[in-house]
Amino acid sequence: MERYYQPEIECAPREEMIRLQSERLVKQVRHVWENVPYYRKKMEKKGVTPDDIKGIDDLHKLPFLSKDDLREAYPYGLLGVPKKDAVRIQSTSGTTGKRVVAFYTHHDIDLWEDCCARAIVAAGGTNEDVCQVSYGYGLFTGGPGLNGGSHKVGCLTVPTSSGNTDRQIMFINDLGATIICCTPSYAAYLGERMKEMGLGPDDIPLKAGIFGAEAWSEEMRQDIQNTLGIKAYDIYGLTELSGPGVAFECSDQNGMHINEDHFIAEIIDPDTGEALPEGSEGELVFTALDKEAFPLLRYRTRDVCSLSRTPCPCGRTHVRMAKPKGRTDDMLIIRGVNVFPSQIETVLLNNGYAANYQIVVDRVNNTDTLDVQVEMTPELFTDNLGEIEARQKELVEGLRAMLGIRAKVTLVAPKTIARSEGKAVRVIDKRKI
Ligand code: DLL
Repeated sequence: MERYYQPEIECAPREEMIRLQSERLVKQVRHVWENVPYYRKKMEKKGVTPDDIKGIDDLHKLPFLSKDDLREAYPYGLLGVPKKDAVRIQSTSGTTGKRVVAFYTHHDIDLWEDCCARAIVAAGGTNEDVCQVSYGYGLFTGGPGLNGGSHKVGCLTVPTSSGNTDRQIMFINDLGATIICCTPSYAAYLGERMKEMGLGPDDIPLKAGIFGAEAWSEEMRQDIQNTLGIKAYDIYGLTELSGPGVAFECSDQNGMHINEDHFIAEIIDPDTGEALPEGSEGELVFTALDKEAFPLLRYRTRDVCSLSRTPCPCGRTHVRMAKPKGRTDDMLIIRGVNVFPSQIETVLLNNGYAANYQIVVDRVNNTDTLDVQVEMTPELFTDNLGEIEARQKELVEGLRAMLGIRAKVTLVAPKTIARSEGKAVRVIDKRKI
């Protein structure tokens, strides 16, 4: 049996998990109180001390931490150990403001890599596999996290990092890579490039992909699975909590199991901060239970999703999170209507397009405009203007049905929208520029 499939934890009865989480929470709150003055002040302000936290039922008493707190405390304000005990930093890309820097002790890296190893095993990985890690290495957590997980599982690890697509394909074929880890948008691009090289799904040794770091639709999963001839697994995580591996999909591909022995998940109403009942959609909040160097309690991720405890055929009992729709700060408000880029992606892929699109939002004469530029696929390519117009109209209708508002759709020639090697940037909001 694989060492990183741990049924005694991953399939533990709920009562046992609550007991473990409660025990760890009590200990962790004390660790934070004693070592992170920034959070201790927040607790004092709320009138809470470690004595008030006796188990997970008391979690709601603790104050939230937000991205703004992380920026305010930058760089060392939330470090939970003496600097000499921290051995690594990782950092977010900083697309939504100042960079966030997270710290790790040896123990934290070990725990993080365990989580990634579980994800690889859940995707069918064993020490027989060749695992190509095409997430970026460096400050971004994707490369280092999956690299560590792949080592733990014993896969032959190919640390290509991102970019240089033709070389990626050469390594996949020459070394017989069976698992690939990268962003879903890069997986789609790899598929596109392989097709151009005349490689069909049966010519490629890959059998599974572990894709995350950005929102992607179910339709995009189908597309990637068909072009690469693999099973595509979702993986979720964020730098602040370690990186990839906070949650991962099993072979059922129906939501990501959260590693509940290390993280407690809550769903809250983003406006009021109230906890929402199970199954409701809201903002995901995490409490890290056993991290030393960056021990965040009740961290607001801004990711929007729901949780489910319906039994999973795989036997794992850890709660599952639905695919995040996007972040509360990705959500566009267009003429008063909430729009997630992932909803637009669903319409495009359902109409036979690939995930090569750009969303441009602007404000003209005090009215928000939504312009969606969509690349024609080589199969759908035409220069017949009447046909182009008809197809554009079809997409405008599809988007109206999905979003309830009118968008302008422009079909553009194949290969005119830039491809991404990491997280795709789909939205240009000129209202903010
Ligand atoms: O993206 C960690 C990661 C690396 C996850 C590789 C999975 C694979 P950050 O750069 O800190 O960390 O960005 C975290 O990315 O809050 C989500 O908004 C988004 N995100 C991550 N995974 C998914 C996913 C990494 N599977 C932010 N689906 C998170 C949707 C995701 N969004």
